[in-house]
Amino acid sequence: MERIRRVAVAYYENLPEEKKRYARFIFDEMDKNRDGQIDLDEYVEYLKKHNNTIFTDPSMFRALDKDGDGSLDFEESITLYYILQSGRALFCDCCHTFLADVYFSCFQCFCLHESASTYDLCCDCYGGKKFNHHDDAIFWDNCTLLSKSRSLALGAPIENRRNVLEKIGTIADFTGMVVSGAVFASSFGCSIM
Ligand SMILES: [Ca+2]
Ligand SMILES: [Ca+2]
Ligand SMILES: [Zn+2]
Ligand SMILES: [Zn+2]
Repeated sequence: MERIRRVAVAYYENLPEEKKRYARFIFDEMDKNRDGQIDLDEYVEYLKKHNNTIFTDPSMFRALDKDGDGSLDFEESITLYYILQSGRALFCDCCHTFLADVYFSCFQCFCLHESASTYDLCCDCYGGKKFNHHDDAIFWDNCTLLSKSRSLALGAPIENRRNVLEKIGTIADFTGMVVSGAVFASSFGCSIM
């Protein structure tokens, strides 16, 4: 989680004032009893209300609660804000743990099958071979996947490139390899946003 936390703080620091106020607004909305802290009940209630039930697992709350005091202060809530805003929440397709740091993705599902969703695994499930996936699957960790994908995108026909780039942008943003798609947009000479 530490990496996402750092990305979230950097992301937040670069937000325009209006968006920072919005982050504060969300925090206040979650903090029902106005004690300046979000406890597990407030957290679950807010997410259910906004149909984000994939996050309501207490393990996610514990991961966000950096100092482990059982509630989220504003700073800790920024990570959640970032994950919600970026829509980059990934969960292990085998054990459903939140993929906070390094994880493995099926290269074929990620890059080659246009419509299929990605297939991602936590290190435990991948290392312990606990998963069932198509036999010819090639797995890369998310950092390696990024550089492999770049070569693939550059080799792809122009009309497919945008699609590949969007997927790379998603994984890159999520893993904190870049904070905004602009880095990719400029290195590929086109806009992906
Ligand atoms: Ca509260
Ligand atoms: Ca805390
Ligand atoms: Zn897993
Ligand atoms: Zn696959």
